[in-house]
Amino acid sequence: ASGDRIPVLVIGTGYGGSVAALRLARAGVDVHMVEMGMAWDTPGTDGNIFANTTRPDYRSFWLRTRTKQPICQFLGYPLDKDVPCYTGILDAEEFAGITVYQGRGVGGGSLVNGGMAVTPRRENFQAILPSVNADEMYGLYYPRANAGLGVSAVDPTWWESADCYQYARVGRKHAQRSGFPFVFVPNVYDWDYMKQEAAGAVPKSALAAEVLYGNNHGKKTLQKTYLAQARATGRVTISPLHKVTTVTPAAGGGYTVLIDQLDTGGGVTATKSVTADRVFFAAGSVGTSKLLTRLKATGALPLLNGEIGKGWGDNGNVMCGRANHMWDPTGKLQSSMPTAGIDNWAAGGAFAEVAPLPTGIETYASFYLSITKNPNRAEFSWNAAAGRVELSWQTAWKQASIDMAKSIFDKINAKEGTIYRTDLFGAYRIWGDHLTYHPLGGAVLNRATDNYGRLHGHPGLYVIDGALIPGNTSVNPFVTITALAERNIEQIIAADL
Ligand code: FAE
Repeated sequence: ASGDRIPVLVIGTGYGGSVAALRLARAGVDVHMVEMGMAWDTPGTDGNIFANTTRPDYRSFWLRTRTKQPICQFLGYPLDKDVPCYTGILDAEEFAGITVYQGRGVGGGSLVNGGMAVTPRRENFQAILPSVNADEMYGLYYPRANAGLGVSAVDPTWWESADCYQYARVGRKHAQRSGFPFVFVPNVYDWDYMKQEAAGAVPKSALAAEVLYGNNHGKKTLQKTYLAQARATGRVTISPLHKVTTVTPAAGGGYTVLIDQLDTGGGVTATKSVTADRVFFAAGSVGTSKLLTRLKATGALPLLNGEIGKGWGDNGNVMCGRANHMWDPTGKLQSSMPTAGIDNWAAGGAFAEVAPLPTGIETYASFYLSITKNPNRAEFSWNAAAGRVELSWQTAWKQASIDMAKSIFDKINAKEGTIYRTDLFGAYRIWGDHLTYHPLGGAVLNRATDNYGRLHGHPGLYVIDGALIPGNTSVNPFVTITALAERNIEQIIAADL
């Protein structure tokens, strides 16, 4: 309630926030979590909590009147359509040079993501975060994160014959014929549930193309893992549809936090004020960076250092499709949960997910989301005149990512005698270079914070999400975000509480 004094406030309920809440609660600390998105625990008008990827509706987008689907057209037909303005699950947040997709709701990105749970190669982790002890990460915190998230590998025997992974087997064949290492990647999806979906024994989710706007079954989101355990302690409360706007030092110590309560149209119905001894910024790379950049520039948190807002990258995300020959169908039925990647990181700077294109018809298309070693880093800054935070990313910076992805797909196309699809991202466009799913950085570890996420200048303020990671993880990021949060919170609980 407004006016309360609490020991810990966590801003955001994604990976970093969920780890912080569970570990603090288990250490005996009462935690209040504030989440701008909805709870996603109540069925909508069709009886399902979440909308299908192929049929976006009012639940699908965060406060937009028209959808902005990552694949915006197909075979020449535009796919976007008008929807009612609603506090939906996927935010397509537009900056000048890039659209950043993010999950909104209790569970953050875990609600909308592909569940790919990848631990990076150790040498890549060390190059990205050299101040972190890799022995501890690989001996303790990565295993802890994987266990907490419920990560497991697909049954390889089942995978070899499952109709829904035909597209992935075609991806393997093409990768291997061009000499690229093909790797299985673990996932948080419940594989037994998926087998039952394939057998027709349970309601379908991954096999009904659910992913971008939520999975009604089968995916172990944070709601089912870390947040369920956090709630079970009895020490964690969560306020959905509450958005933190200001954090500033309080007169008697601690921090005063101002919070807007939202209705499902995005209107502010109340503004609340609480005082917290400690505040954890876990609003995601963009959410945390936007808050800290504005609070520093406007004088609410004047002692933050000059690293705030810096070191932001897109994890080198770039998408493309390839048109296969008629003898290489990728399948009418495609599981929305990817299981495989092509690893050309060391030689070409690219790790490509073999991604589904679950349209329900045979497309003869192979689809890929590449994670590349894009060297460009952008900065957030406060535009006082416009009253908003801007990001200096430029679309042209994606050329480095395109070149790295081409190190894989030009070779495969040459070998197979195939071409790129040009109908997925607009008319005659090969590359999906306008977006990222993997925002990282903006309050980088050991720069904006100390080596455990304590913000410089204001004791009791912490960053514990993807903002800590300097723009790239070499693979999909959420396992690394979770493992780093596990490492940092253990130190913070031992030393600060
Ligand atoms: P995040 O999960 O974004 O949580 C931040 C939370 O804070 C959100 O719930 C926000 O609504 C909330 N918030 C923000 N601002 C405020 C505020 N002012 N007040 C209150 N609440 C606020 O952060 N990663 C993988 O590893 N594997 C995948 O397969 C994968 N697929 C993806 C697919 C899609 C479509 C997308 C969008 C992302 C995908 N990702 C994937 C990325 C992954 O979900 C992302 O890196 C993490 O969710 C980031 O975790 P954080 O804890 O940093």
